[in-house]
Parts: sequence; C-alpha cells; structure tokens
Amino acid sequence: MVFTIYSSLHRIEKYRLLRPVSVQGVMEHALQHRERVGVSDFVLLEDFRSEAAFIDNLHKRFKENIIYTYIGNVLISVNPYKPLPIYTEEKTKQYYKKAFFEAPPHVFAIADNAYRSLVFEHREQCILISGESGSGKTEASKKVLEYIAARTNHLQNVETVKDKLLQTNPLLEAFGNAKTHRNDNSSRFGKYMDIQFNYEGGPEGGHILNYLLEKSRVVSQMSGERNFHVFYQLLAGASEDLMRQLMLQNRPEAYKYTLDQTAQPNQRSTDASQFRVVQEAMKVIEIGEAEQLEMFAIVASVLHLGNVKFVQTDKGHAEILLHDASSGNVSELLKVNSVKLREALTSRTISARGDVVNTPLDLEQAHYARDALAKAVYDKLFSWLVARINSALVPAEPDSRSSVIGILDIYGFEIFPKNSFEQFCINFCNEKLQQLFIELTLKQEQEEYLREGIAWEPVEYFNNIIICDLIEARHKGIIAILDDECLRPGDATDASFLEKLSQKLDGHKHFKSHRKADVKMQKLMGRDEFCLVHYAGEVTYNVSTFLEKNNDLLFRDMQSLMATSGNNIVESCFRDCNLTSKKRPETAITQFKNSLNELIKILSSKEPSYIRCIKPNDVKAPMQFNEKLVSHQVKYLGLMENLRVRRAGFAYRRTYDAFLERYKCLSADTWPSYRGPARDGVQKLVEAMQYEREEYRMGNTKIFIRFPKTLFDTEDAYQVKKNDIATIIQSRWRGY
Ligand code: AOV
Ligand code: MG
Repeated sequence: MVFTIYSSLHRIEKYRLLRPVSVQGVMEHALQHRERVGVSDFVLLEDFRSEAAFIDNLHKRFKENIIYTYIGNVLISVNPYKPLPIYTEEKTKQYYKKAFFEAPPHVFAIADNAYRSLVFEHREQCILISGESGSGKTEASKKVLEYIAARTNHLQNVETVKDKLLQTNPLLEAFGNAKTHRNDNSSRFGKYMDIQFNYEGGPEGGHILNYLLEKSRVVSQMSGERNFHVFYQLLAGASEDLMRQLMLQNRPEAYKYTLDQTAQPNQRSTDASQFRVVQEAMKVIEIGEAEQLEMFAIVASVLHLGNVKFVQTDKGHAEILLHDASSGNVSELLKVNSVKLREALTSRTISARGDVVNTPLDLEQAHYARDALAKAVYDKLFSWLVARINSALVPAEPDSRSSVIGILDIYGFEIFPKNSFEQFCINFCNEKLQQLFIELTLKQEQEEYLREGIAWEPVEYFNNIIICDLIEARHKGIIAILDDECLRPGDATDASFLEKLSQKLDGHKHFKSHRKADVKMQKLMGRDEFCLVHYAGEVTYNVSTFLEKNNDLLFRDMQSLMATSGNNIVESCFRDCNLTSKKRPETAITQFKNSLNELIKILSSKEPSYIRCIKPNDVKAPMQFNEKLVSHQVKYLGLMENLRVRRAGFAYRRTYDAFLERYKCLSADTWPSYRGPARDGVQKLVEAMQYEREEYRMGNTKIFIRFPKTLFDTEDAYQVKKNDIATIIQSRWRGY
C-alpha cells in the first residue's frame, strides 16, 4: 500500500504563530530528548522488528535512570540495583486517578489502572509479575501493595488491614527467602496474593496461596548460598532468654544446616535487626507470644536435627550415640518422646502381608530419614504460617459484593550449570504462565479490535502449548512417566526413568536425550541427563534424585510420632496425614501440577496486567547493562513477540476524550473550546493534521494510529503550539 507521510516540518509549520518561537528549536529539543531517553512505549519504535533497536531503547533509558517502559499496557522494568527517588509520596500522587498514558511508565500506573478497573468497572484484576531470579519481581509486588495502601482511604479499620497486608512480606520473606548467587533475597516459593476490596474500594482483607517451597535448601545449600533467612535472624537476634529456652548457641557455624560461612560476611547485624522486624510483623499479624515460641522451637529443632550424629554398629546399622545432645534437644523442643524419636531416626516399621516388621536403617538411610524430617517439619511450618496469616486477613465484616486484585510473584525461569527436579518444576510453571500470557495478550488485543469495530489482522506467533503438553500430557507426558516410575514397585531408579523418557519421547521436537543426540550435543550432555527445549531456551536436567524428590517420602513412623507432638503447630500439621489410608499420597510434581492448573484457572477469570522484569547484569551492580544478558531475557520473556502482536495493526490508540484533550489546540475548530462529541472533535483534528487514510482508524471509543511517526508529528506539532501558547499567555500576563 502506498501512502505518504507528510514531512514533519510541513505539518508543523502550519501551526506556527507569529510569536517569536523557533519551530526548529522545539523540534530539535523533542528529537534530542527522544534520542537521549528513547521512547516510553516500545510500540513507538520505528523499527519494531529489530531486537537491537529494542535493547538500545532499554539501554538509553537505563542510563538515564528510567527503568520503566511500556509495550502497550505491559510494563517492562529493569532492575536498577540502587535506590531511586521514584517511589516518594509525591511520585505516588502523580499516578492517582491518572489514565494510563498521562504519566511516565511506572509500576504505580499499573497498580492504579488495576485499582480503577476494579472499583469503577467492577472487573476483577490480577497483576502477573515475571522475570528471572533477581530481576525485581518481589520488589515490584511490594510497590504495588504499597501504592494500593497509599491510594485507598485512611479510615482506622482500613489502616489495620493495610498494616497486616504490608507486614505479611517481611514475615514470609524471613521463612521463604534466602540468599542465593543470583539474589541476596531470593524468593524460594511462589506466591499468589489476593487483596480483597469492599464495594467502596477499601481493602478489607486478603488471601495468600503458596507454591512449592524449595525445601531441599533446609538441609543443604550450594557453596556461597544460605539457608532460609529465619535461621540466621533467630541466631543473631533472639534474646538471651529465648536462646536459652531453645538451647541454641548464637553462631550459625555451630550447626550443620547453616555451616557455610562464605555466604555471610558482616551479615550479623542485619540479621539481628531483621529479626526485630519479623517479631514486629508477627505482632501486627496477631501471632501471640506463645505461638511465636512454638514457631521458633520448630526452627531451632531443625538446627538441632542437622547436628544429630549417627555411628555404624558392627552389623552395619545406624545408631545415635547416647551422649548426643542434639536428638534430646529435638525431642524436647518438638515435645515428642525421646526414645521414640531415636527409634524413628534409626529404624522403620514396614507392614507386609499383615505382619509388622521393624527394620534397622543403615547410615545412609538414617541420614535420609533425618534430613527428610527436617525438610518436612520446616515445609509444614511454612504452610502453617501462610494459613495463619490468611486467618488474620479474613475480613472482619465481609462484604458480599467484595472483589479482588491478585498479585502473582513467582520464581522466574532458571538455567543453572546443573539443573535438577526443582528447576524442572519452576520452569514448567514458567511455561504455563507464558502460555497464559500469549493467550491473554492475543485475546485481549482481538477483543479490543472487536469492541472497537476494527478489522482484526491475524498474527503469527509461537504457541508453547507443545512444550506444556510434552511435560503434562496424560499418560505420555514427562510428569506421567515420572509418576509411573515412582509408583512402580521394584527396581525403578532415576536411570530407568531416563530410559523410559528416551524411549517414549524420542523424536519430539522439544526433547533431547543422550541416546539420540547428535555428536555435538552428546559431548555437552551427561548420560544421566535429558534436555528440554523450553520457550526460553534449552535446559539440561540431571535426573539424579528425581524419583526421591518426587516421592517425597517421610517414613510412616516419623509421621505418627510427629502427630503426637506437644507442640501445637507440629501436631496440627501432622494430624491430618492420613496414616491409615492405603492410597499413596500424590507425588510432589502432581500436587504442583494440580495447584498450577488451579492457579491458571483463577488468573484466567480475571483481567490481567503484566510486569515483565529484566535483570541488567549478573553481579547485582548498579549502572551495568549487559546487552547479551538482556537480549537473552528479551527473547525468553517473548517481548519481541508481544510487541509484534501489539504492533500487528495499530501502534497506538487513545480514547477520543484523552486524544482531544491533549491535541485540541491543533485545530481552529477545537481550540480554544469545543462542545460537540469527542469523536467528531478528533475527526476535525485529524483533518486539520491531514492524516492519510492509511494512517489511522476511528474505532467506537478510540482513535487507532498505525505508525509511530504520525503520532510523533502530532506530538511535535503540539509541543510547538504549546510553546506558542505559553509565549502568548506569558506576554499577556506581563501586560504586553
Ligand atoms: P526477584 O524477586 O525477581 O528474584 P527481587 O525483587 O528480590 O528479585 O530483587 C532483587 C534485588 O534487586 C532487591 O533486593 C533490590 O536490592 C534490587 N531491586 C529490585 N528492584 C528494585 C527497584 N525497583 N529499585 C531498587 N532496587 C531494586 V527471585 O525471588 O530470586 O526470582 O527468586
Ligand atoms: Mg522474589
């Protein structure tokens, strides 16, 4: 289609008044500004297909400390790794009741938009935050919450609710976050939080769903990483009296599970002050002192448990030395019978054909039993805490017409040198969310065109449903194969699982096994590995421990013993373990898959907003922008795809009201005042600006502009005119 864009100068000259203002000057200024800080919405990039131009735009903005940019209504955020003065009260107010494009891109704009759609249009909202580890998801989710707290009314009962909502963060982070190589405060669990609002738009309560805590961290961490924060906080910050009650020494290196000191130089004082923050948060959530003591007793018992030592008897059985204080401390803290605890740690009863046989454990099994108990107790404490917080967030006076904004802050896609079961789960979760993202952005876009009565032009895109199916399809997906191996009696091993995968999935475009890999790939892959071609890139998984982690077995004796605990939290957590049921509990991955599918259902029923976070460097440093690293994330977040969908038809759209309000000075028909319908006003403007037919469409409520240049010309003309008007006003005011 041939069409001509009028030269900018031609258009803008028309609006030049006789007042002394240099059109050239204003235009140069506008151009220079755009050149320096890039465009605030990627749809305005001239070359929207070029990844280089995309990254260049991000980089320009980053250099200017501008971390936020839109793709339409999706917010891209680049972690600045330094405090920026962009979250002040004054900045917050800039976004109150503002239409999306009236203020610079910001997480507050996303929050305000969601809030207004909820309150004024009664559409339930969710804000989905994604990005890799350390990219700023958790920080963004906190900003959303803080904005909503600031934005809503300040009545006393509402303030209490807001306080509780805000205090859930330090509390959950203490128990669920840890220092990793990638992030000093890495979330090791997935979190979906609903904030409930009453009909007037005041927050009245909330609810949290938690996903798959990385409990293997309780018993071991990579060198240089830490266990969950709470262990160190307790050791550094507890009063002498509490330490005595918990029988703890204040050095983390005294405990096997917190032994690694390389990860925590000079952390002690931060940990200690953070412990006070956690205690304060508990108070706000109304977790009483007795309950707190029970929680810390569990945390301490895990530390003691790690120090339980076994020796080998002549017969090769594991035994706990009589003078081993640690196991005694554990039974005292968890209030379980000490003899029974020793037994449960060194033997197990198996019922076979009606006979009950007590079998001693060997050393390896005993270590396994000990670590399994530590992980189970901690994991259950975490779930208990979430439930406890939820009970504190139940609205005091529930409004039957209440509605929610959900915020999803989940672990990002992970590719490590060695990837295991945890990465498999996390990356599966990201595949599912990417699927939802593609579906919903495309759907949203199509629906908008339909609503506005504009013809839809189909877009090609990669649908990652093929990978989701590879993982979760019934009977033949990876999860089904893994579960089959886990439930198969006899000689199933990680190796036999890998063998089955290779047999059943060879030939699938997104699966590679060692057996069928080409020579180059074989060199890169071990014999105990398989590779998945995720939407975000290839990840090689090592199958070692897949079966064990998926089975997630805690010996029955241990479960029964914990159900007798005098610690109310432990007792309540283990009470419901169905010990009599013959049915096997669901495997870890199946539970995860089911809860993810529930989550997807919840999210699909709401109107989504997206925040896509990018990590600019791998060294947690400010002002460093590693283009290669960013390029990788741009690819796997599907941002180019997202932009292509958004640009498929029209680069830019704005409601007639908003468009007219800004540009009305550009036509003598609409300036200084215009009283007719906004649509007609815009039509007059468009004629005055001499838009070509191909450049725009008039929808039912919005004008759609196809090319960025059209908008830039209009904006430049506006800047010139604004300067003229300002000059006139100034002159009049001065009495000229
Ligand atoms: P994540 O949630 O995306 O990682 P965080 O939100 O914890 O990442 O961010 C990591 C760190 O980056 C924070 O502790 C801050 O120091 C810094 N940071 C992030 N966003 C900002 C911001 N807007 N302004 C200033 N500093 C920021 V993970 O939970 O590991 O996937 O699992
Ligand atoms: Mg996080």
